[in-house]
Parts: sequence; structure tokens; C-alpha cells
Amino acid sequence: MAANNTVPNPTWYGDIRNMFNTTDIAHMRSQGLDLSDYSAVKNNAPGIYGQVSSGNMPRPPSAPWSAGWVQTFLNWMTNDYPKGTNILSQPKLTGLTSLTSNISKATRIRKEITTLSSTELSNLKKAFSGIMAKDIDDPNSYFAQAGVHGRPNPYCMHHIPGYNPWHRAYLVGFENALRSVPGCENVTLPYWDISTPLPDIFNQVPFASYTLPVDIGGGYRKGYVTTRYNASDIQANFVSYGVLDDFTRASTKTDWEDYTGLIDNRPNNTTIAGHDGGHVSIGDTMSLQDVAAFDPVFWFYHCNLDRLFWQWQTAMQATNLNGLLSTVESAQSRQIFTIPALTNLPPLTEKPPKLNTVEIIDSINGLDVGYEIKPPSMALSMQVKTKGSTLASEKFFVHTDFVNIRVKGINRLKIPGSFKVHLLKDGKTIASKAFFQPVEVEKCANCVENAVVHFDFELPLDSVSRGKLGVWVEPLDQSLFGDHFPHKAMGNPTVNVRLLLSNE
Ligand SMILES: [Cu+2]
Repeated sequence: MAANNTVPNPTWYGDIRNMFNTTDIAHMRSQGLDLSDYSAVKNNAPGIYGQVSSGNMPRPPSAPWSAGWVQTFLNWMTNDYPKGTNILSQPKLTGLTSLTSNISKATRIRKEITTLSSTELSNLKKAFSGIMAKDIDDPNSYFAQAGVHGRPNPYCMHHIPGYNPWHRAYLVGFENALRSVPGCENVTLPYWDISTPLPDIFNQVPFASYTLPVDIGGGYRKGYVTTRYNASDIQANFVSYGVLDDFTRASTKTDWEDYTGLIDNRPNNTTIAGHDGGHVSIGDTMSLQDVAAFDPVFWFYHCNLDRLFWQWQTAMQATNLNGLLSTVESAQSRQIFTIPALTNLPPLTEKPPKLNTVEIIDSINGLDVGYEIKPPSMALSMQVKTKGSTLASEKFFVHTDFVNIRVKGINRLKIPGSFKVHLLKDGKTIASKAFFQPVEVEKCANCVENAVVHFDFELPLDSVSRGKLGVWVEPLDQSLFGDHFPHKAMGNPTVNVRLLLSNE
């Protein structure tokens, strides 16, 4: 926003949040008003307007607002406080350009794996082989690193607000472990862009598989060798579970909760559903949370998800604490960034890499990590940004080409391990989603806290009309009830169908 010009149709994301600088935010936070919080600014807008129009606020060293700014703020109030859209979802991918320009600041540049030079690749192999050879009691060993994601040390940080922060810290710790191998001090973890088929390199030693050096419980014994599906089956599974669609949908979202998915009762069909569906698509080991991180592909898969998270942050100007907070809607989610005791990411805060939710926000400057994006990356094929509800004060369109079918009230604690939810029409599967969780799900505190989950299927209306629909839940572990998990045994889930709407 130009300093003195009036913006006729300002938005929270485009203009308003940028009118408050770090000093103003810190000052007012100490008085109980959080200017990085959309709801707080909206609810206190008349008071804020009074202060800035009279020149009483902001306090020095910030300069008083120009008449243009004051008018812009009033226009925002008059127009009923629009939030605005994500620049990634606009036709020009401005976010990606600014991302590339950020890269020069970081020294750890994570690249797409097929673009590595032969020296970079041989160093990476040396680093992987090096940590795989380390004693399992060494915190830098592959075994110790992979072992905190399921067995033997179960930290299940999924389907909760801390999901993205935790996995970012986890990758930094793993990268540091790779760098502990002599001669590999400059290695960075590359990513696998999952919109392209699994590269052949993953069939080579040491990326092809890992063999457990000891028993880890849950039936996984010393000598267990990780396995996965072949590249073409994985691509087909990504389509079946709508994985790329979920990530594309996530990239167009503006609120942190919508980007993450599932938390605070938001639709699940964004990042977290893409993550879960991707794990189950890659199989066999990757679909089982108890052992998923032992498959070497895990690290490259998650590095890609971290890259997508960083691209979203960049597009949303959410690469610092106040920027990120300006996208966080619910009080509960804000707490993991604002209450010191809740910023903890066990065990990654108390032990190396010693990072908490706030420290992971800025990769480029704070963590010294940057991503080299190989364009074109994720294809943004979704033209219409649909949602479930809007403010009654805003104009809206009803879309009759797509519907949202939500299967809700699934008590996942009753289902041992990962499972799939299929939508059937006249007995045939027309859409599927997957959920990734440990076998001993009742022993997982984060799972117990979020026991009841829902699944969102966004489908063309044509594909679901004129036919008998049904829902089938298929557990990966079929020893208990076979391949159809009884609806009664998981709390009798219900279904609801909604038309979608948009404001554009
Ligand atoms: Cu994962």
C-alpha cells in the first residue's frame, strides 16, 4: 500500500494488517489488544479508528497515520471488514518470485532431488549411509532420528495445530544429523516434488530401504525391511486419494486453520488430508505410522511438505510471528505461538535441534533454510475458491457444479492404525480419503484429544446425483473386523451434503 493513497476496497490480508508495525503490535498487546489478530482489530475497529484519526495513536517512534491511511481503514470498516484472498490463488504467482529472491540469504538451500549435481548426490548418499551406520544410541543415528515419529518413541504430532511446526523442526534436526557425518557438513535435505513421479534415485542404496537393527515392538522385529509401492502405483494412488488436489486447495487458503485442515472443525481436505493420503499412497511402510519414518523416502516426502508450507507462508506474508498470527483465527490455535509453555514441540525443543513453534516460523533467516523452487511447481488448477459459509454482509455466489459431502463423527480411537474412507455410488467407489495414525491409537495423547474426526469430499454434483450413495471405512489392519469396519464400532458416523459458495 502506498503511504498516502486511499485504498477504496482494502482487505485485511492486502492492506490493514500491514498498517500496524511490530512496535505498535507489541505496545498494544501489553494493553490487551492484539493488532495481529483479525477478530480483535475488527471488534475494536471503531476505537482504533478514533485513536488513529485523532492522531492520538500510534505512539512515537511510529509516525501518525496519513489521511489516506485513516480513510482506508474507514473504507475497510464500511465494507464490513473483508479478509481478502491469498496471492497464490491469484492468477499471477507473485509469491514464487519473491520466494526465489529470498533464497540468497540462506546458506542451507534445499533443492528438488533430481536437480542435484553428482557431487551433491554422492555427498547425500554418504550422509545417509553414515547415519545408518551409527550406533543406535547415538542421537544422530538414523535409528534414533526415525524412531521418534512412531516406534520406539511415539511422538504423534498430527491432526493438531502444531503439525507443521513440529515437522519443520524435525527436518532441521534430521538435516543436522546428516551433517554430523565427516565430509557432509554442507549437506542439505532435498525434496521430492510429488507432482512428479517418484524419481528412480529412490531405488538406489541407501534410499531404497532400511533394515531395523533391533526389535521396536508392535510386531516389528530386528531385520524388518521397509517397503513401498512402485512409482506408477504411487502416482495412481495420489489420484485415488485426491492428494495433489488437497495440497492445491490448501495453497489457496488464507486462514492458518484452513491451510492445516481438520483443526477447529475446518474441512479436512487440505494439508493434513494430503499428508495422510500421501503416506497411505506410498505404502507399505509409509502407511503405517509406527514405522513410516524408517523408509528413507519419508524425509524427502516431508521436505516437500515443508517447502509447500514455506511457499504458503511466503504467499501470505506469514514468514514472521506477527504475519503468521495475522492468519490465525482461533484463540486455541494462537496459543501455540503466544503462550510460552505451549510453544514447546516435544522432544525437539528440549533436545536438539532445540526449536519451538515461534523459532520455526522464519526458515530463511531464523533457521537459515531456503528452498530452491523448480518452476513450474504445484499446478494451481482450481479456478473457483469455494467455501462452506460466508458473512451474510458479503455478496456471494452459490456453486451448483460442486458439492461438499462430509462424513463426520468417526471415533478413530476405535480403529487400530491407519484407515481409508470410501464414498460409494451404486456400490462402486467414487472417491477415497485416508487417515494416518498409530495402531495403539488410544495410547496417543494427541489422538485421544482429537478422537472424533471428519472427512470432506468436494465432488462434481453430477458425480454424486442420480445414484445410491454409501460410506465404507476400510482399516489397514483387517485382523479385527475384516475390510469393512462396522459403523457402530466407530460411533455411528453421519453424513451431510452442502452446496458450496464463493465471494468471487
Ligand atoms: Cu508424515
